[in-house]
Amino acid sequence: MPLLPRLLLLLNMMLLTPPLVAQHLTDSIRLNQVGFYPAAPKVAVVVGAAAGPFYVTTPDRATIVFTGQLGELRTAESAEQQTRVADFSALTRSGTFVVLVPKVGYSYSFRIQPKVHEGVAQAALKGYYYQRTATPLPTAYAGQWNRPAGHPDTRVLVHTSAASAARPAGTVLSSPRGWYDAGDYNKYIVNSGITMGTLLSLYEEFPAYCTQLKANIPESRNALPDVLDEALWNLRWMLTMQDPNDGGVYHKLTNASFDGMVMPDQVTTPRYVVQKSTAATLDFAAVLAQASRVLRRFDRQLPGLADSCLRASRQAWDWAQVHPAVLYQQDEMNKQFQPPIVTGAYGDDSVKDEFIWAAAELYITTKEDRYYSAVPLFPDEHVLLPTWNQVRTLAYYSLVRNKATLTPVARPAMPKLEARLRTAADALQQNYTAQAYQTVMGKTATDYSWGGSATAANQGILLIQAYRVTNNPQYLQAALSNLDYLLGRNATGYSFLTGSGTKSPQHPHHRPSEADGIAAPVPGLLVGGPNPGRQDGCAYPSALPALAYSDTVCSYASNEIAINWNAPLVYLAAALEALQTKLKPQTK
Ligand code: 9MR
Ligand code: 9MR
Repeated sequence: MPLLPRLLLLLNMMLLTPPLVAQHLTDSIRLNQVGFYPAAPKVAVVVGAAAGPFYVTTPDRATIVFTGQLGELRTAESAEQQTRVADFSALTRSGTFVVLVPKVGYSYSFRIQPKVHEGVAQAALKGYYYQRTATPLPTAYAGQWNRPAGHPDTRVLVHTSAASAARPAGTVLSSPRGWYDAGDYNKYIVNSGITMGTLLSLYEEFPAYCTQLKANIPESRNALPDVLDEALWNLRWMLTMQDPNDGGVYHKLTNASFDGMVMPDQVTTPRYVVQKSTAATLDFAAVLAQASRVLRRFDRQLPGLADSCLRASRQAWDWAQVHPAVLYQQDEMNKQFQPPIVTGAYGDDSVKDEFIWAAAELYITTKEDRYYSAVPLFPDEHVLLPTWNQVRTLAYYSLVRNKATLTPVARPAMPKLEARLRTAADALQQNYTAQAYQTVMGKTATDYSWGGSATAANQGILLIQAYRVTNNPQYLQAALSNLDYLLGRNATGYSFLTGSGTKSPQHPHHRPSEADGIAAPVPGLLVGGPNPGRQDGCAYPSALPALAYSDTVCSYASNEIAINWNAPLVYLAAALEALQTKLKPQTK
């Protein structure tokens, strides 16, 4: 180094180092608390800072590894905050660092390294293991969160709403396994639908990555990838929810009302299967059709299972042809049947999208054109973000993913479909880098709602679909911005994944976490996040859309966890891990 710059550097260190070391930890510097890929964009967001320099330093603040200038003042309207971005994308060195802003403080520490989100993908997948019903969780897999088996569900009653000639009310059925839906202990077919579709799609899209993704579950040493072993735990339960007499599927397996905040093995209240519904039956048909083609690759390990899945799927589809509009309307049901059922309804007043999803999955698996033409698959040009009650786009993802195997009837529609996915991703991506938190999530205040964390993760999935169609890394970078959101770069400063990051939820609305006497919540569970609806009536620090988050057990509207929220996070983290070398800024 020439003399003058070297002297200046020395002077710089002499002048700055002591004040830097003296700074305090602050949570006004918001960033992905887990970390960054060496070649990918790296951004921290500073709340309420004046313009000036920022530094990336070692955690002891003794060594500066990067110096930058804070960006222009920005306003986060949904949080009424003013922010400046600290962009240190140019820092590619691996290590553990903090971001430091003079007079503001220094951030939680984070890593820059390859595979930096592998632990997040593993933890979020492992979250499902902790949700398993009907099996003990021994220390070898569950660590300090070990617990006895809960809810064997080997003696479940047919509710009066579900009575049929072959199965009158009170008939005892066995319907074990599956995952607890959320912070409650019930099992809902509709919500299993999108959850299973998302996990199976992850495997279908990234089989090689999934094969090496290990979550330390009892099946980790068998020939199946852990993500499929975990999905099988729920799939086997789903199969029991179909009435073999007619192919219809019960809407849910549930208590009459929510259990108290106790461990799962402490509950003995009766469990019921309630009425069959068209939505549940079609979601079941879609999942089982997809499972059939995915598990076909493991025919040797699981003899006959792929065939059973397809048979069950076809029967469910056939039931729905005869019963195209049996909606689940819990309040109406309770006027007629006893006992009243007041757990999660997952009621949906339109099943058009469920028909599309089931038809598409059955078509892709069987290659029978009659499924492709059974319902209009493209009623309009919209690509709606998937939710438990809007599953149309899951059909589109599967069609595009499997386009090379489709019959001539479907092929002409595929370029148009890909273009629509791209258009939808463009709308998400547009202008996000100018946002106060520089994330896709939160561009519109309506992104914040019950389960908004899943909105962020599902936006990420849509962006990854656009990447797969175009190979344009900007879509991946946009998807990464939402993973950054979930892991801490947001107006609350929380990483919304239990056990990941420095400041993460401590009091999720999750019965085992509350009742187990262990201080730390069960890890790997994604909380719903800010929700200005605040339907639980609990105390919130703010009513603003991006800040209406309450880390209290009371708050089921912002701090519950749910299987349909974890799945897109597993997908997002795993997909970005699989594609991490593609995250580089595009070279012109
Ligand atoms: O614990 C329940 C949670 O899983 C649901 O998402 C939520 C909304 O349906 O309801 C929770 O149960 C609450 C019930 O609705 C009202 N009484 C208090 C219950 C929470 O302890
Ligand atoms: O995720 C569901 C959300 O979209 C609904 O607005 C809310 C109220 O109906 O219910 C949520 O689902 C809950 C389910 O009803 C019961 N188990 C917990 C789920 C997550 O809060």
